[in-house]
Amino acid sequence: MGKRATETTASGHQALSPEDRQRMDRDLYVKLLLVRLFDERVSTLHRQSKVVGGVYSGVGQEAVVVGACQPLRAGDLVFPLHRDMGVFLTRGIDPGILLAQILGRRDGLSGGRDSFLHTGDLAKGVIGATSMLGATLPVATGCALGFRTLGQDRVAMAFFGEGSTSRGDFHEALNFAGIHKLPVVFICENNQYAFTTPIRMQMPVETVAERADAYAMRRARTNGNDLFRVMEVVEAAVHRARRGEGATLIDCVTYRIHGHSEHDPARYREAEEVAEWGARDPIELYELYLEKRGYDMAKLGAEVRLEVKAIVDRAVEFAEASPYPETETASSAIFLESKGVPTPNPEAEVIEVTYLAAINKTLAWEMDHDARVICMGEDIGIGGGAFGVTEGLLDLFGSERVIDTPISESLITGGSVGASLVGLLPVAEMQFADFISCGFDQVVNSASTMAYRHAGRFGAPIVVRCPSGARIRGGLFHSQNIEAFFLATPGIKIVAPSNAADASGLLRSAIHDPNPVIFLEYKYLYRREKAKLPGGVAEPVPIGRAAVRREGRQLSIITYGPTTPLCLEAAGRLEKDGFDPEVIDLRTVKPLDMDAILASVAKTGRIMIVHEDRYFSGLGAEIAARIADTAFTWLDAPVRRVCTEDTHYAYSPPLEDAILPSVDGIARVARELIEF
Ligand SMILES: Cc1ncc(C[n+]2csc(CCOP(=O)(O)OP(=O)(O)O)c2C)c(N)n1
Repeated sequence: MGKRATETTASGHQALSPEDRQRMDRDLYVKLLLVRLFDERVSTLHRQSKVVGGVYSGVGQEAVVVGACQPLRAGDLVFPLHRDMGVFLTRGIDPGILLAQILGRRDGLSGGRDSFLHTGDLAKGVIGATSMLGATLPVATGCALGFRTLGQDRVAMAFFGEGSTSRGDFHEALNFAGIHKLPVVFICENNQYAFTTPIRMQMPVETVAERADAYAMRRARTNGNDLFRVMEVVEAAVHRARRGEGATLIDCVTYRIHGHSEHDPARYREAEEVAEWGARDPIELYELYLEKRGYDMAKLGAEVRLEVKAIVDRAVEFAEASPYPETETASSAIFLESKGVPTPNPEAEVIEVTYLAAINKTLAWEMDHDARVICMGEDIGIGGGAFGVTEGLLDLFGSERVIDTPISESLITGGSVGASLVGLLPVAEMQFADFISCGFDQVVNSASTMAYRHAGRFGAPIVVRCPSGARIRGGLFHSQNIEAFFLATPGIKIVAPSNAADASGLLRSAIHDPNPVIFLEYKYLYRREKAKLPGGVAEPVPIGRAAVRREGRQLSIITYGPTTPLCLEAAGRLEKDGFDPEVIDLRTVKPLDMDAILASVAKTGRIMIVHEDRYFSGLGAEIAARIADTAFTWLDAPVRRVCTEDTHYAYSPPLEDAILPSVDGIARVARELIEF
């Protein structure tokens, strides 16, 4: 590894007895070498084409990962970076299982479902990252929020590269952690390059540490190749976090010895620079320290290397003997199994509530009966929500459970994911459904994949409430129906209540579902729909089950959400004209109740699908395709759709009215189909 290391290290562990000190010296040496030799062996396996995907080596960064994990306790949670095999190993994950994961084998942590380090083990306190750089930071921050809410003195720790500090997620997470002084430690493995881009092209400030200043956060900058320096600063940060004194950003200055991935020869670096950093190799530095402490390094070095090599050899043997997974498992562990709604059913006086009040009362009911339920969002506490849906909750449950957030949708969604990982049941609010675009990644990547990439051991039970839809003259960015953005993503459920009772019942089921649920609630229905319910709260409505709102024999009108009342009105008109349509309210958009749809097709042979989302690639297209696949011969007419035109949600009343499904339009198409 280049020239001989010339620096020495400082140790803050003078207080230990000589035996303990000796034990610790050796233990740390074993850890460092295990990380190095394991990492190098993975590179060798990659050269032998035994690793199916990419390999991102952490060689040169061992002191950061080993040093940072050292002060952690068993219950703390860490979020490793893509090159942090060392975090997995230091946290005690079996090297054989880790290697089986890297080789895509059955015994890997994800059972071959995902590559490399996108997985983890909650029991060992390791949560896998997605590939989306920086995305674990809001999640780690959400864990820290959860620890605070639960009154636990646990700490979350997130690792990331200096390049990732340019992502919005980094800033949203640090901002929130700064406001609430959360127990989270942000560890930057500042290895000078983000793929090919040097740090000077990445940020206008000189050091990553300075980025903390904007968030009034404690910062530290340290030599990331010096194990004891890393341990010292991280230990101080972890203690501060545990004592409730807030988060710290630690800039660990180090170097990526290999290329970005094993495919990258890293020709964009000067040989001199590589040699210079090679001379500061963290393991050689540690060996120098051991030498200075009087160890016989020829003996100790050979002994420990042999010991570690044997561990790595056994890991390779285990991983290579592990079979590839059974092919059926590619479609398993997408969803965790629901266990129903454990809170009791209301036994209160029956009152009439609007759709909006039903959601409000249901949130209050669930929060009252289950201390794990929390709410997060913009203006939901002091303001009671932009529409008043969370009115009064702050007074009832306090600011630890009704959390007003900054304008940070990625933090709201990602933080909810994190809080869910520590056992809470977060209900996030998007102020308008449209703004979920700013929290999109956390929903479609972090939340939706959590169960799958952790082989179904745990998931992300969050609810994202989305005030949706048009007809309130909101224009392009306050009227959107968002379901089509999410329909193609596995691992997410989407519900769309069309009436006040379902708004309550589906919300109850969503809160207790072990999977992420997007809860579409409709501004147009907020005050129009009403129901009489005990205490304003309904019985749980099972997710994935449609309801027949009107029985009929001639035509099936399949709809959901805000077009349901329109379809029922159209059906009433048709009835007056002597027709007999059936109206099915899907209630859940995903997973689809195909049984209910097909039962209706079998009965009527005529199908129309109505929704307020647009035609192109809307849910109607999927339903029509599925009917064509399985029930073509039952049809007596073409499948027709009535949806919003394929344009933006126009603002001016005549423009908006012209593009949305209307009662007239629904009735006209229904009639055409019946008379086909
Ligand atoms: C959001 C996002 N954009 C781009 C990429 C592609 N990518 C993968 S690693 C990488 C460089 C990361 O640099 P840094 O955060 O400094 O970490 P390092 O790889 O240096 O450890 C890039 C651009 C990605 N994974 N995620």
